[in-house]
Amino acid sequence: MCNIETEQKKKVLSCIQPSGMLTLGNYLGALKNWVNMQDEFDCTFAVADLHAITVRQEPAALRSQIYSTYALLLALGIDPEKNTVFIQSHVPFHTQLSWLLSCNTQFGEMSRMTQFKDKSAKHPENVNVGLFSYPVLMAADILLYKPDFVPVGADQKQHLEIARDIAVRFNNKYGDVFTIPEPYIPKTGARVMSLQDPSRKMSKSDDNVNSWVAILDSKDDIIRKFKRAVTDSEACVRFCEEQAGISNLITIYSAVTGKTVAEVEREFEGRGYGEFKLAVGEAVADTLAPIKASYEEIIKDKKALEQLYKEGADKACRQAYKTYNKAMKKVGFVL
Ligand code: AQP
Repeated sequence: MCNIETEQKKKVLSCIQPSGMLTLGNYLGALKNWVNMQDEFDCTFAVADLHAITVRQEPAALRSQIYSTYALLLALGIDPEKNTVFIQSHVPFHTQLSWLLSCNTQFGEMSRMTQFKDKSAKHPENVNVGLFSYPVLMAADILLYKPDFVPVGADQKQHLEIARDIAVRFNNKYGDVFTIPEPYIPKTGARVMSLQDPSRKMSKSDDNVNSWVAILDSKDDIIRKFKRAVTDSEACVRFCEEQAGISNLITIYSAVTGKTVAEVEREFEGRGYGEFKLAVGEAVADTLAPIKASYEEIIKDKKALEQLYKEGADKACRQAYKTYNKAMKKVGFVL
């Protein structure tokens, strides 16, 4: 008889870039699910610092963002004992495997990536080769750990597909090395839009600080940002495509309170935008307050943090080395 307790858990891999202060969008769209996934899956979580420099980063700010992103993962309740939690640049096999994969990836397929087109349009002064080949490094991030699933939002779907294509091609050419990962669509997860331009997603690298709410923002800042959020002309709290601003706020309120959209609409029937915006700000601040409190405790102890990320890197290195070594052998390198 099959005992579910002794069955091996499926593997999941997920990464986040320390390219700014993590936002409410990162939390509701991804990180909240990471916390839930750790019971069901064998999880590998990485702070993808190498990816962050595809866009210019000020060195001191990057360093502090890497620390704070790692600490925030712990503050959210991600358990470094149960999972592998590490900083990408501490595991050299990511860039090394990326080279093997680059030589098995066509220029044409990279040129089709929409995120490259978007980001190069956003930063025309810095259209670097790293930005272009970012999906190959991401393929290496994934394939090294042989995950069964990779959670993806709509914006990363194309990159996971290319990782799968590269893996299939490599396996066909050299023999079985990589597991082909499946996309994992979490049961819950909201797409949060910018508070200043609800046609765009909330992004931590957006220059307009009023467009995003950081997980670590103060209560006053959170409420101020929601008060300033762009809304629509109908002046009623109703979810619909034409009212992108208010619909975004409804999505956020619903995600943090657990109420359905219909319940939110009923609760605010006949009440104005001002009252609703304040309620959203307060509900978000209340949700984020315990995370912020826990973060402040964790970040104080740099020594303990350092020990954890070093242990995480050791664990990750042991897994990554096996895959990398096998890939190198299959390609014909002398080891
Ligand atoms: N606005 C969002 N709504 C829902 N989910 C979001 N994610 C990001 N923004 C939203 C999800 O967060 C995870 C980690 O993202 P990332 O940091 O690796 O890169 P990203 O998607 O490019 O996030 P940002 O905030 O927009 O970063 P920048 O500004 O540096 O490009 C992913 O699962 C993502 O879907």
